[in-house]
Amino acid sequence: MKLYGHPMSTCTRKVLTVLAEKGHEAEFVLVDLMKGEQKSPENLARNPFGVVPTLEDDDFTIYESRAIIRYLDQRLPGTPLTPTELRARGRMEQWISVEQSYLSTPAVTIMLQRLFMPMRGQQTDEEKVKAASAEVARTLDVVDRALASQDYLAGSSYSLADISWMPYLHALAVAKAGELITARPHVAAWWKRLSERPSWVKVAS
Ligand SMILES: N[C@@H](CCC(=O)N[C@@H](CS)C(=O)NCC(=O)O)C(=O)O
Repeated sequence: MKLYGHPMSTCTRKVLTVLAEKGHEAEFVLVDLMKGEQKSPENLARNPFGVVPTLEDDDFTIYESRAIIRYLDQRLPGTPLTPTELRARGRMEQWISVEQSYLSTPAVTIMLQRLFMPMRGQQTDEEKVKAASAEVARTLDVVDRALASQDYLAGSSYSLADISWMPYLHALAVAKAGELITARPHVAAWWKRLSERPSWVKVAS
């Protein structure tokens, strides 16, 4: 298997976390986002949207991080990351959808504004950070209420839903927006549980 991605990319990190949870090594092929390699003809041939990640499994190529993690969970041996019980599986899908709809975009906006703009010698637009932080806060308020009565998003067991949220929580922490996590007790305890897992320690290092 080959994973085309970038180690700092949130979407690539979801895939790397699933591989680490399954104890499976894929060949990692760097697509250097800093050099714009995602728009190269080679990358566009495997991912027509000109982004990362993309997974190659023999003659099968798949892109879109959330599709890749579902594929890998079924494809690889190891602890299943999808609950078999119908309602728990429904919850897992609900929270993956919430991440995609209401978390990833504002969290990435904060990361781009606070980390990448200064790296490029440009100024952070604090108005954009403020608007994105309000969106993230609304989402985390909802998840904080859910986590008051369960340890993980799907219920009692860790699943693909937790994995899909982790890179964005990490992005908030490194973009000096960690108070969005620490101000919410159940989100803070959940993030501590998730970020101490050996899979995430490996991916984040
Ligand atoms: N929906 C896609 C989003 C992929 C995406 O936006 N990847 C980012 C890195 S996390 C990227 O390649 N950005 C470079 C660009 O947009 O040119 C997925 O989940 O895989």
